[in-house]
Amino acid sequence: MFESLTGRFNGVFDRLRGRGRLSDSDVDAALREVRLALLEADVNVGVAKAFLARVKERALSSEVSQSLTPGQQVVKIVHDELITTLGREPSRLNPASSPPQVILMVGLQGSGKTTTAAKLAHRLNTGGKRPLLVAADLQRPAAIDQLETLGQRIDVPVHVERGGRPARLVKAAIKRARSDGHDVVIVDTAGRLQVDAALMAELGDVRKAADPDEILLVVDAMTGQDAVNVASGFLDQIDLTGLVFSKLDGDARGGAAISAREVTGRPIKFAGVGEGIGDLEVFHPERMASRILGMGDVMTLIEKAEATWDQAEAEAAAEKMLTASFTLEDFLQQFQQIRKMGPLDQLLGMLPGAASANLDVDVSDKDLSQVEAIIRSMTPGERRNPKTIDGSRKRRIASGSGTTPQDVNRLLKQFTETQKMMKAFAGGRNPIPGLPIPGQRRPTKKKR
Ligand SMILES: Nc1nc2c(ncn2[C@@H]2O[C@H](COP(=O)(O)OP(=O)(O)OP(=O)(O)O)[C@@H](O)[C@H]2O)c(=O)[nH]1
Ligand SMILES: [Mg+2]
Repeated sequence: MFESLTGRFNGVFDRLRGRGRLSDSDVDAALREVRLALLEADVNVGVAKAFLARVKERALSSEVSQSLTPGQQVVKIVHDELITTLGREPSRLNPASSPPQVILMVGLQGSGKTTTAAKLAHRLNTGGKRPLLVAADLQRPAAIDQLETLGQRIDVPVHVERGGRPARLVKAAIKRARSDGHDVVIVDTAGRLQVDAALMAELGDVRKAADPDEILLVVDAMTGQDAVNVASGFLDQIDLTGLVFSKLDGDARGGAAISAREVTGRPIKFAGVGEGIGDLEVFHPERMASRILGMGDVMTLIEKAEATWDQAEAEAAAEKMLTASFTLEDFLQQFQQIRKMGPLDQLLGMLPGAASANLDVDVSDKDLSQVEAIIRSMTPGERRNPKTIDGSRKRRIASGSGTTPQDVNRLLKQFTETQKMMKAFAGGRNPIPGLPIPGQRRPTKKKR
């Protein structure tokens, strides 16, 4: 998802990472890259400009944290502005002003209205609601069949009338919903290739008849620059209460979502992530921003590190890590600090590197205490040079730590694996190089 934007941003921030200080020209250079990234992702020019102005203002103001590197600061600001642009909090469906709750799906031809209507019905149905789907796309008989088929598959009734006008049909459907005890009515409407007068007139009539609680514009995430025109066209002519992005599972470039959200000011409520009926997710601005930046929840990690870890110490650790001279002794020294940062599996899960390495991050605190005990039972020499730990030393360490020689063995093996992995991270991109990853478990490939 959002491949090209992610790739671009990674390029920019790789260059910033590890630098001591950012000058004004560094900020400008970084923002030029960000601008290109946005434009390449088909973010509307005006939207990109406004976005960059906000980032720059914040980057040059003094609100930045002292304990982050300048690169991290810019990452943090871009990330934060992206969240703001995408809408900060996840947005729920508006409740019914008077039951039933009526939801209109609108959008261009092929954007995913019919599919999304069915997905949403399924979602609400499994959530305990009693939805009624309404086939108000009377342009093509096939459109009605499509919705009927989907309705059968998810066991949600579909209101169908062949012939007649969409507005009348919708009125009848709402009446039926009331008498049949449906609490939600989801109306599928016709699409056109462009925002045109005939479509808008028809939708205007439907809107009047339906008096909807939600008018959701379904936008194909692959829509490029045109997303702005489409979204503002619908907003001006029939009004919107929210946006849904479909086909986010494809190689869509994030631009459409960013642009449409910015120009309409309407929340993105759902994301379509596949053709399957279950492939509809509540849209999370924060997650999306992180995905766009390709950093997992790296910001959270930065914040935690900031709170608990002295920068100089972290840098020293990073240095060791990168030169792979990291020993069990360092590991032990950092142990307490790492643990202060929170449950380990959570921390590891936040590392994009760990995610892409398919690491099994299921590490319990009990495991960690055992690791700590074992290392504490080693002599400093053994910690620095684990190769000297032979059979009899292993037995001694085991009895000293209340474990078995097998436990000691496993730890040593895992430590070697971890060292190897750290080297691999160092070769690739480890955003928080100071964070060691104690491998209580072997890095395992997750089963697919
Ligand atoms: N991969 C993927 N395909 C989707 C998604 N949403 C819709 N589609 C596909 O997009 C195509 C068009 O979807 P429809 O729901 O028929 O679009 P529509 O807006 O109702 O189209 P018209 O009624 O012709 O205006 C279908 O093949 C869907 O399976 C999605 O989130 N991911
Ligand atoms: Mg349709």
